[in-house]
Amino acid sequence: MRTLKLYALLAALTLIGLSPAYSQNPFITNQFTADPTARVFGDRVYVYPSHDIRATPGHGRAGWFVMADYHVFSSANLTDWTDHGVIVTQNKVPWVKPDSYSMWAPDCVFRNGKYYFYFPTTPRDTTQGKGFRIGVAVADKPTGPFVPQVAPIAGVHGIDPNVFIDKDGQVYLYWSQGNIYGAKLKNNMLELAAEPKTLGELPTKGLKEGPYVFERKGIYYLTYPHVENKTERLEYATSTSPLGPFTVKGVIMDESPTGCWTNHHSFLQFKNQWYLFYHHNDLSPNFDKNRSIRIDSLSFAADGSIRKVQPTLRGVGLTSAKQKIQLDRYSRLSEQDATIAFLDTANTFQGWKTVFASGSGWVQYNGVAFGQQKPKTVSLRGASTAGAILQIRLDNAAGPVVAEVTVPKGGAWQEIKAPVTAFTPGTHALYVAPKSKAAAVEVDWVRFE
Ligand code: FUB
Repeated sequence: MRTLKLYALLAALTLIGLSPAYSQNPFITNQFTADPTARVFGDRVYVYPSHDIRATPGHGRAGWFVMADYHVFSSANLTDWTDHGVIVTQNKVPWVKPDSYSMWAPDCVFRNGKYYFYFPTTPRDTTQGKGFRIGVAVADKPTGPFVPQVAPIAGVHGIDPNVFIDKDGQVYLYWSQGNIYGAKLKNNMLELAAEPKTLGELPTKGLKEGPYVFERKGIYYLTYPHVENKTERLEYATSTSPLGPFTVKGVIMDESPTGCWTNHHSFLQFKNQWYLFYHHNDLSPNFDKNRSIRIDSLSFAADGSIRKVQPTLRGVGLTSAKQKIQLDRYSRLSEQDATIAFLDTANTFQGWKTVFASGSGWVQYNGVAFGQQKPKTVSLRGASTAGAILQIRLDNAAGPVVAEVTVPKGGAWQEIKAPVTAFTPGTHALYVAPKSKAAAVEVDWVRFE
């Protein structure tokens, strides 16, 4: 009965465009998302990504990016995400070529009491040149409704808009088209205030795009994806002023080892911690134009240089012990006898499972918040053909066993409950491994009650 009520609630929320999403990487798993721009508005973080979809006959170009609209997502803790639904859609913007499916990387900023959403796409009118233009839609709230302007920004041709508001109140628009460009915006946020400047001190070989500019301690950081070798990596340059001259400084994130061709990012400071938002094709490993957005923590060295970010599956934030803990978004995984696989390769939105081939495998998931009260039981969704016992420990391989869960033989997925035997209040890693050497077993998630 409770489960039915929960499903009814989820269905109702989804119908009105509000659906819960979850943490870890990728942190949005109900659809493909890319090019995340994260902003703090009030006490929440809002993420404005692109929305990749699959091409279908007559809708988008097969084998290429296909994007018809934008959603916005928000969170108060970077862990629980709400999908607020569609905010701008291609065929409701007067200047956009219908069914062009090219709603690429956007940005959104707050200024003069309004939210300004900047997005690049294909115009109907090509008399002023072919290629992408950049438009603006304006709203009173970060979740919309956004009202698109009737025409794109005059004098701007390109993709990947990014808006930076300096300490003195001057606003700058950056975008890319081969080079990266920057220009002052008028106070109305809708028009250039001066001729664009080519930010020419960046690498000349290999594509550059996706500028994201911010200021920290008097240093202006121009960050951008760049193809130094085969695929995009995230790099940065610094300056003492928003339009340069910039000096190239280094790499923020290396090329993806799995060959996802694009990366696209933004920086966010939230509650005294810096974060990097970026994307990878986690939910579509065989097609890198269906991407998913991720978050990892970021830090600066004393001289202001950016410490390289290693991408993780665990992502950021604490996971409540009362939530489904997706062990497959692990912090550490044994090199042998434990692997991660999709639950259903035909529907990757179902997520992943941890597969233990034998009792030598183990998985560790950091940052589980238990609080002070001892949970009574643990629930685990698991499957095992021959049957297996899983041991759940706190902290590491030598930590106390909090529960032993017997997954019955038969191979079907089952939710199994077991009593919690030992407990230490606070935040812990979970360390999960089969008890017996011969036990092959799969785990979807674990939850404490
Ligand atoms: O998402 C489409 C394009 O791919 C973006 O505009 C680029 O930055 C790259 O991520």
